[in-house]
Amino acid sequence: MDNWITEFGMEDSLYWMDWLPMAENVGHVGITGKGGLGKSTSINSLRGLTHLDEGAASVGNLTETQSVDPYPHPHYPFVLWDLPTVDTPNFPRQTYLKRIGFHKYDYLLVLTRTRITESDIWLAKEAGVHNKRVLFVRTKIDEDLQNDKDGFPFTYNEAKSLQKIRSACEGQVQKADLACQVFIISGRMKNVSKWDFPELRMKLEELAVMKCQAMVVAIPSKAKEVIEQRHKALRKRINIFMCHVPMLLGPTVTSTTKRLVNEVYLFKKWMNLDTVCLQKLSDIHDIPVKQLQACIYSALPAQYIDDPAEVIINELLRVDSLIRAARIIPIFGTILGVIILYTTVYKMLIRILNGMRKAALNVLDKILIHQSLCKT
Ligand SMILES: Nc1nc2c(ncn2[C@@H]2O[C@H](COP(=O)(O)OP(=O)(O)O)[C@@H](O)[C@H]2O)c(=O)[nH]1
Ligand SMILES: [Mg+2]
Repeated sequence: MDNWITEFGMEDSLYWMDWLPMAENVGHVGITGKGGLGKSTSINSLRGLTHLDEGAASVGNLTETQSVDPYPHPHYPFVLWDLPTVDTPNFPRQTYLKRIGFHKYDYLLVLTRTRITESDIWLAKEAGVHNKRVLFVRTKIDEDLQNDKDGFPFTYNEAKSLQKIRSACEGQVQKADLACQVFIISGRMKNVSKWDFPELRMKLEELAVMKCQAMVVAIPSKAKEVIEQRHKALRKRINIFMCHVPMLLGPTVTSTTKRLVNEVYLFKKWMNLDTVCLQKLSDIHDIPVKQLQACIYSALPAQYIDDPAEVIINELLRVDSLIRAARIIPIFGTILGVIILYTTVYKMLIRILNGMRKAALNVLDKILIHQSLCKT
């Protein structure tokens, strides 16, 4: 969502979430762990910033974080909180939860390196007791892999080293009797498409989607604006996606399809067209789900919503033979193939997104008309 901070007047106070009525529709993610593990670096990368960008968290401070600092995501309605380390002189565990405002977090990311500390385990257990989701994030994996490579240049194998580190980390989590997911990342901007960083980012975006859905369901009069803003944000996302086309799209139709289907599912969720959201809208406004679905299908053929994989495969297969034929011509043919694929994917994503925008607006119109009929 673009400019959601300005839209809701959130820039006026760092503590807006204490009083703002919309606050419950914003996701809160606390990031903790020992100093120097890369909290600030990861926060910046999750926000798409480097430490040199305006508004970025400062990186490489030698002292432990002493304050609880919010960093709103520029495009999604969630805030990343840079938290002090528990069990440090100024933040003993007795007062830690109160001082960080524990109640507001949806997710807690606990950054770790080689060993999960007793303090981390205590915090994760407290979070569990209070129904908060905890994710363990093993950072600086780039450094560890490089060390392995330097130490064992002849036998080094990235997949094996990675697996060893993953198993060790997951083993420690299990031993502590915690059921938390583990993400292995490097928080540096240049590594955001590697290891588990994309999954971690996706997890946080999903949180934002859930929060946003709650808002649209609760406040229909606000929903049109929200739909338009999300449409704008997703258009931007398509542009970013297209910048990575050679990297993101796989060598086969199947791997390419998987990537695209994930994107389309994300559009669907963001546009509130998924089954869960439709059901909620149906329950709240007392309109049969089938009628809401009819509004969607009048804007976009049913298979785009119900089975996007098939539509995408068909579209890709249509140009696949053309791309194969082009590849016969050396160099120029490969470039031509990429251009054909690029144009096809871009046009398809834009078409689907525009269709979903129209579908979401149709659903909204239906609800608003229904509400006005009920009033008269
Ligand atoms: N190699 C590598 N260095 C990192 C990574 N994350 C952070 N750093 C470096 O580690 C130092 C401390 O990072 P910072 O984000 O300030 O840690 P914080 O104290 O937990 O906020 C800085 O020099 C960062 O550049 C990473 O994933 N890989
Ligand atoms: Mg820091």
